[in-house]
Amino acid sequence: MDTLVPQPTLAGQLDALAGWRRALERQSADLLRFMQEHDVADEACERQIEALRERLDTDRLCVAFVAEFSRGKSELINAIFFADTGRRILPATPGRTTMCPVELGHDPATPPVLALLPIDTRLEAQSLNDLRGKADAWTRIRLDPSSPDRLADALTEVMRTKAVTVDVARSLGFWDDKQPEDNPPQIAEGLVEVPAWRHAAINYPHPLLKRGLVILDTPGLNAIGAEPELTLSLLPAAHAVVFILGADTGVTKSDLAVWRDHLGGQSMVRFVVLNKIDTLADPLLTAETIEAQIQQQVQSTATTLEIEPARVFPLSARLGLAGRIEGDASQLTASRLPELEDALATQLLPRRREVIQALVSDTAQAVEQQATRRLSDQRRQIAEQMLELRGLRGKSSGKVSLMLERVDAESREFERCTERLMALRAVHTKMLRDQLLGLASDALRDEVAQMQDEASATLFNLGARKAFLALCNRLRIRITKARERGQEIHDMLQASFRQLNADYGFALSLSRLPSLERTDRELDLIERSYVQYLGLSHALRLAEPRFMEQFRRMLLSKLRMAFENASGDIELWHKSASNQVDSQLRERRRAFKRRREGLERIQGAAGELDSRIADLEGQDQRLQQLAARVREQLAELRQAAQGDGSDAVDIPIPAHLGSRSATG
Ligand SMILES: Nc1nc2c(ncn2[C@@H]2O[C@H](COP(=O)(O)OP(=O)(O)OP(=O)(O)O)[C@@H](O)[C@H]2O)c(=O)[nH]1
Ligand SMILES: [Mg+2]
Repeated sequence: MDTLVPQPTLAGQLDALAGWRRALERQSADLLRFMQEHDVADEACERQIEALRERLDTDRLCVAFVAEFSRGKSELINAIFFADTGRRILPATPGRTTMCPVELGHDPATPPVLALLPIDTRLEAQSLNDLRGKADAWTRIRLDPSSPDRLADALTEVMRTKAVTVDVARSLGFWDDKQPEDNPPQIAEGLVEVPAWRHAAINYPHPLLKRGLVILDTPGLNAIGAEPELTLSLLPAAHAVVFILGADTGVTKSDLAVWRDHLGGQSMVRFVVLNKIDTLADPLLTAETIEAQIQQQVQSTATTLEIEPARVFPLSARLGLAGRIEGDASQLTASRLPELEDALATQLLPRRREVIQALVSDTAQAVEQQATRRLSDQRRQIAEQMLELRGLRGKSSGKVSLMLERVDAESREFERCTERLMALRAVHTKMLRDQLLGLASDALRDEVAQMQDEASATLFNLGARKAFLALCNRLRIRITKARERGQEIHDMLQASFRQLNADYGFALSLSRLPSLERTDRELDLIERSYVQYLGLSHALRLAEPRFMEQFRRMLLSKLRMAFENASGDIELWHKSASNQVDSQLRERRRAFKRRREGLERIQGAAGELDSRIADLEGQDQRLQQLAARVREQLAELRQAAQGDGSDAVDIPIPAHLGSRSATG
């Protein structure tokens, strides 16, 4: 590695990314305002820019920490993200500590709070996503950002357990007579300890969280297995996963099970941490021997997990945390934590950037197309008027009267198009309705119900997978059908537009049909994570009606989201097509009116003709300038999307997060 080139830090990179996104968001807002002020944007165009702004504003980067219990997930999160508070924030103790998934993020719209979802909500068969919007389902603890001690105190809640009978534990999904080795330990009088909370969400104004980072801390294996939500919903949504092993234990059987069951075959970026290298220290061995041991462990871990050795990071979260809290740079270096942080920064963020770049460039292209079409249509009409008026130079007022009659006749002739447009609209609306019906939420519900019937007709764990795969195939057919229908509508509209353009002088043209690729991808992702989940032994728990219902709801809500996006894209395309018709109709009527008024004025006063022509020339110039300005703004937006936003930093970074030194 070239030591002269400063390596970007995670905080610095995230900062640049957030600043860049904010700058893009501001630029798109300016663009929208400009287009609205000058009447360049039609409704579909406005919606597209709004959608881009929304995405830029809410884009999050989610990193999940996953491992068997006690490997040091929480300690690592403390070392990377919370050392600036001067203490351990997330509880990290020997034995099982974190009892429920803990999501850390920041939403400026709500005050700092720890929201806890009681474990009993599992019995209600509602998915986590259903419950997110229901404020009264959660217990809230206000957080005080100025006091790290009180924050750490509040967070001990994630360790809370409660004693329940074996029956209750079974109904909550924590007890399985067939797999006793995974059951929680019995405490007094037939009681067992289960987590008190199902999910914890922390809203906290930490500098990195403010920049759009979301961290997911997870409980150890047992609880991962018990909570289908983690495997099916939370982990697939993460952009990267840090999988943690202990250098003291190596890759154990249960580590391997977590890796294979929950992380294998997923599409997110994976980092493997070999934690606790400090435990390898031995006064009887030389530093070289210990280093050789570490390298040997890295190699064998990479081989076992079937990943490149470069993706395995030997480190000590404990030394990293202590080094930072104590301001001891040599301890921090010895912890090797900065190597992981650099890898997170350099490998993760560029991917996020690419996604946003593609989004900006797609939107810019669509906006440019629409704006250009609208403006050139207006220019064409002005050119026609000018031609007409120039022809009047030196002509008598009788000639002007004749022209007025001609305008009226043309206008009457033109109005005949409205009937055809109405008929076209009726056909279009009906075809669109048909197209969307196949993607509607009722259709999805029926499909999922069919899957359930098929699954329950056989032994659950054998039938479920097959029935689920069949469901995915049927859904893919629905998407294909929607695409085919879309093409039919496109062809129908194109033929009608061509005819209307020829008969009435419109300039109607169609944009590219939405590809629905995003829906394909989302469906693939849902399929992958569910198939993986159904392959697990504890998926048997789903045979319980309550879990089946939870599973069904979760699946349905995921599918709905994917299909709603598809319907949204399709509707936007249609809207843009019919808006075009409306706006060109309006424009043409306005043009007839203007022509008429112009001629009337010329008839009244001799000098009017020249000033009218000058007026039109002025209008044309203005339109040309507008078109140039829109192109310029779009070019600026595209260029900004290619840049790195390094000049747009405005949130202060705590010293240690901004540089590699322990003391900052
Ligand atoms: N020696 C040493 N101990 C560590 C290191 N990292 C974590 N530990 C200790 O290992 C124990 C478990 O750490 P946690 O962070 O609670 O582990 P976890 O993976 O979050 O465990 P659960 O929350 O139970 O799933 C704690 O006592 C930590 O102090 C390390 O780098 N070196
Ligand atoms: Mg933990």
